[in-house]
Amino acid sequence: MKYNPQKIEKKWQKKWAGQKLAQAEDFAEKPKKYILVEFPYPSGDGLHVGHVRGYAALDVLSRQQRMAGFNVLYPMGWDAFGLPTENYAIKTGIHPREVTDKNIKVFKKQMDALGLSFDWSREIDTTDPKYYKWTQWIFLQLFKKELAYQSEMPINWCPSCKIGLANEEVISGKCERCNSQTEKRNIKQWVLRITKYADRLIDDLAKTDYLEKIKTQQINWIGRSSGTSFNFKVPGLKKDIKVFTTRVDTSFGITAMVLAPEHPLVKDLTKPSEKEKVDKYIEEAKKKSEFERTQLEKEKTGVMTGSFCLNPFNNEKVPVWIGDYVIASYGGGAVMVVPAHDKRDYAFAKKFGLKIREVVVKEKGSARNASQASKLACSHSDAGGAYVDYGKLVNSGQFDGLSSGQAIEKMTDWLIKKKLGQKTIQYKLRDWIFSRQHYWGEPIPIIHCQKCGAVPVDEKDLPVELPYVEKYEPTDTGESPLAKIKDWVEVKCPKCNSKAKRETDTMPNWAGSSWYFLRYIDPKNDKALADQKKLKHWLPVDLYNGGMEHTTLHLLYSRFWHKFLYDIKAVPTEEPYQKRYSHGIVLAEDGRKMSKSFSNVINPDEVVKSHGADSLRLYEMFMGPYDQAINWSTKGLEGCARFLNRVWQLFDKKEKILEKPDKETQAKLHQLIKKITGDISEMKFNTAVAAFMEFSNFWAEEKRALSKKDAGIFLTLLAPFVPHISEELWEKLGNKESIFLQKWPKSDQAAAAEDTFILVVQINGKVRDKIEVKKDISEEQVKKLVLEQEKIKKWLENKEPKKIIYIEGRIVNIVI
Ligand code: ANZ
Ligand code: ZN
Repeated sequence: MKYNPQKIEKKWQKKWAGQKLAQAEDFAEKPKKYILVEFPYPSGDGLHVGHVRGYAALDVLSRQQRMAGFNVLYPMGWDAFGLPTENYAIKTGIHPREVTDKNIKVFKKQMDALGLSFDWSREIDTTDPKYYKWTQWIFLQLFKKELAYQSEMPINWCPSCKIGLANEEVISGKCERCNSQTEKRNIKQWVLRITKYADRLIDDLAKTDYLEKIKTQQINWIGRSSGTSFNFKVPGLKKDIKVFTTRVDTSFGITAMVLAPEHPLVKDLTKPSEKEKVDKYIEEAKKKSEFERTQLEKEKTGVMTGSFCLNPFNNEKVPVWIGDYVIASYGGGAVMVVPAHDKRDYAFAKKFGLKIREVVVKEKGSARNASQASKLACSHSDAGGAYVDYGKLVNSGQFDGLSSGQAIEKMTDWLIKKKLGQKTIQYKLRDWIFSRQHYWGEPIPIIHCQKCGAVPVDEKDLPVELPYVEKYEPTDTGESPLAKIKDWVEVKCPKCNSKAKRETDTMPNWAGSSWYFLRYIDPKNDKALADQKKLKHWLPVDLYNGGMEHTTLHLLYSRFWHKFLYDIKAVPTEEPYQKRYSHGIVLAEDGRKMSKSFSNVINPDEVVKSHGADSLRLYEMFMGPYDQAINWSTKGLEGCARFLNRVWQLFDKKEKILEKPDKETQAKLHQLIKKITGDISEMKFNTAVAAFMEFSNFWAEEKRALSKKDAGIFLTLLAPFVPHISEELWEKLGNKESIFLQKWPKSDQAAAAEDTFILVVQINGKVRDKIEVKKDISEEQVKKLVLEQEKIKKWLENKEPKKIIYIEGRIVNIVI
């Protein structure tokens, strides 16, 4: 009998669908386990092998956990709003709804062909009005708590296409469509006050078991830093320049002030003689992204304003510059420049010939806290001429002789007493710009009334459905295409009944995915986003797996929404996910990203056709450590297919499954149980697969056999990885009930104990052979046995050994 994966895979997929093996049960007595994998964007490209890595891994875990007695929830759905579909619709004239439905069908078929055990009875689609009704409901709650507000915010604007662009559509400053330089334009947008949750989003990480690197990413993204903010007076001007610094101890070393090009005082400070240069500089800065501007390596640029401000500590006149390495939205949008002690300031001073005045010197054993020490240490190596470390103050008037730590306290106190400044905590995190000027998204459920302002749509009128239109092109005013649909836009104000207009911006792709895991718990509820009791039963998600690229923003956004929902008592837990894991991406065989333009994309459908779903699944588990990026290897895939073939053959041979099996193979099997169970729980899928291979090689050796029961145990272990072949062979063993209804095997300590060991044979200290021997072998027997080995005989070339030394239970060394 030949192993024919295509035939048996189809057969079992059909059978399983009828058996509902993957269905999770609300309020089951068994302990629950909620296993979540990021739902995909159903793009026109279909599933790729990178998706498969994540889904297959959690499928292994889900199947194994079900067998281990858990009530497992492993759901799947579609994150379907967003630009690619909209752009495709614009190009082809096919409605995004139609495109989405078609793509979902393809994805689902592909997933089914892989034998993934999703609970399809809980499938969700973020573009389904019954789903986004609740996305809109959450927005309304945010609005009512003043966590959603409108503000003038910059968007990327392409002056030649005359449209607003999403960040993804701007490629190094240029419009993705027409390649012309984009700029920033301020328009009124909806913004969510995520910054209000910044501290909790950091502090509550302690309540989770995320991978350390993922916690660090969250912390860095929020970027909390404590320092001092204080004001610099400008002679002749009523307004002060406010700065934020983590190093107030360096204040006597200030030799310039640099404002962000967008700083509101730029106009007032620019002297007529400098105006032309300043205007030109500001125009140039508009074209750069924040990322480009703040790169450390980047050459510093700037212009003089011609004005001066006063250093409050010594009343010195400080020249005011404009420089694009200063970010308008951070601190006060201005930096006190201390070239002697800051890298970027040093570079700036060197370029423009500013004074460099040293005010902190190295002090033996200077006190500083650990986090700052490490932060400074990494910037120290190439700090140019700047001494960035903490130390002892010099040239600092009354503060001379203090350590940096003491000086930060004393100098801040001095500022507070003079009412010039205060202690401040700054965050890198900005409020979340929540408006998109596009069609294919959730309409923001707000009505604008001339009298009443922004009025929330009545909850009973949700969902605000997307109107069906013919054209989805963005408008040339920068508004969303919805703005052109008169009879949808023009409504009555819910408060005063006068003429009013709907909000025409839609939500970003991040909205629907910020709470989707809640909806799986109760996908059809039309009274609430999910039933409280069910939420209590299932939350938190026990393990959440997804791509590296989503461990910053998506994770942060969904934690923010969850915390908010917790505050309004809509969910019972403070954190949504107990554990967060991420899998490495699958690169092409050539080490590049898989991309149509490189023609190096591996299509999972084709692999399923050529090698079978089980081989693909097994290979993706075997390809490398789960959390690391890895190149695709067709050889590796073929190796896995060969392995499954060998397993198939083993089950086909009568002499491999006997009434009376040998003890050693049984012992190896019990070791395998332990190994596989441990590896799955630690997400070490690659070493688990290696262990399977090793075991089957052993079992294939002459005279090795398993009992029928143990052969079944082997299949049970294998089943979560390669469900189809395992189920088929299980049936062939004469079993009637699905292998997935079997209990996960337990390793028997006694059976796992081996009565043999591997004896290493050396000649003159070099390893020449390894042989398996009984544990109770005597020294006499060892010496005799090794000389009988063919390999050893060859090495000895008939020479008489001078000495044979035996180290019990391990090594024998033949000296010649
Ligand atoms: C003077 C100084 C001297 C600074 C020194 C550092 C070292 P973190 O830790 O990231 O919060 N800064 C303040 N506002 C800025 C803005 N809008 N754009 C760019 N840089 C800004 O960094 C705080 C430091 O970043 C602040 O401390 C300030 O430079 C700079 F020896 O002030 B410091
Ligand atoms: Zn009104």
